[in-house]
Amino acid sequence: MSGLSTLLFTLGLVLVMALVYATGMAGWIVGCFLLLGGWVAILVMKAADPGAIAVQALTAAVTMGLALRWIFRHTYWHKRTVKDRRAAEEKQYETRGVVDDLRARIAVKVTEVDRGLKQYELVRRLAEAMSWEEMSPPLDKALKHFFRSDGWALYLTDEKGELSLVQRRGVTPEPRAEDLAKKDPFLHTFIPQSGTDEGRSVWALGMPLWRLHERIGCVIVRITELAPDQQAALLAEANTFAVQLIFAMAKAKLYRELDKRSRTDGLTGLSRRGPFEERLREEVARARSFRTTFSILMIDIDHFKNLNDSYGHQVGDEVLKTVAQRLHDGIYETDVIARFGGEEFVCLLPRSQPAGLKVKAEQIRQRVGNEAFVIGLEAVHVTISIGIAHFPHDGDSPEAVLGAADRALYAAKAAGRNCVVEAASVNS
Ligand code: GH3
Ligand code: MG
Ligand code: MG
Repeated sequence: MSGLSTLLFTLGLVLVMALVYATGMAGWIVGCFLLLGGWVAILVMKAADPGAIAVQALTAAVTMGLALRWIFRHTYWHKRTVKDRRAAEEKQYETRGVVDDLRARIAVKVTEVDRGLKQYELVRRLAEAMSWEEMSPPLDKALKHFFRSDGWALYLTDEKGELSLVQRRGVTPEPRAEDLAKKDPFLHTFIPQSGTDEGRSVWALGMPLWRLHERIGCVIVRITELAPDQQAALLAEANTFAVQLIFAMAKAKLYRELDKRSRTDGLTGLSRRGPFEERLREEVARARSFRTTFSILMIDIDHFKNLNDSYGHQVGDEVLKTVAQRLHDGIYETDVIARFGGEEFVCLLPRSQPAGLKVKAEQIRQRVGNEAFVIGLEAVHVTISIGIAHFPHDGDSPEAVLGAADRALYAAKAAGRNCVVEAASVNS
């Protein structure tokens, strides 16, 4: 039987070598079983011979050697894999941190670029605008976008160097005396006395607009929600924004001056005829819609030609200016007065009562008549004639009511001048 055990050992040896080579651990286990089988065969059959034992010992030694080699290699690779995995995980963690950081920085840059583009777009649209009316909507949009404002007011410097209100959205505070000299954006709180935030403290962001030493104006923006840690960033943003606005606002200021000049009569400072007629058309539309009334006064200086002829055009101009001033002083802020032509003036008085207006016209006539113009050693008086017409009684269109007032003025001239005539009395 020693032949059988030798065969088993030999087979075991070959298999162990082949399986260890092919499968590692599994081959070693199978080889061990085969060796165990060999031992059992030797013990059971008691037929061991030195040759078989030598082959078995050799097989065992080779198997053990291979097993040990496998264990060492396995342990080595396992350790190395764990180390590598840990290193890879650390690297991955590190990379993720870098990627997250990069992503955050890119997001900040994108926001900055987006803001920059929006500011550029605003400036472009403001620069393209040909009038203040065209500038107003993009400015409104930009203030909402950049400052989440729910109200703002724009002040531009007028010819006297004072800030005058151009446009206002919602309740905003007036510029305060202590802020007028400031050149950088500032923040303060205020309590609106009306509107949705009545009685509640809200923020006002002031953006003074200066071009070198010239103050162009000031924008006051109302901000309802503002955390304390956002204030510095908001002021920095306002600074950049104000720089962009200055150019556009300087243009708006110029428009306003040109517009005002084109609408105003150079000698008397009153409105010109064109804008007056525009305003009259609006008033007719309003009066028709709301079933209200208004009146027209047509005023003409009597024998003005004689005054010019006697004292010269320069004196005539001075008289015209003073008469215009007296007429302006004699009416309400809401009334409209214009120089209609040479020495003729026209007034539009919304919602006036006929009886009261006749008295008022008489007072104006007397006030002008009482004015003494000192020319050299002489005190000269001028008189005026006034024609009154009421809408819709004397005319239900702009042309008709103006025509009626003109006819009444003509009747006043015919009646001897220096008097007031109502259109109704002319028609009857
Ligand atoms: P009436 O009482 O009928 O209105 O007589 P009038 O002389 O006032 O009227 P008329 O229409 O005959 O003359 C108007 C004069 O007003 C003629 C013109 O020399 C003068 N005039 C018109 N515009 C100006 C102006 O800007 N400056 C001066 N100085 N005179 C003016
Ligand atoms: Mg006249
Ligand atoms: Mg005249």
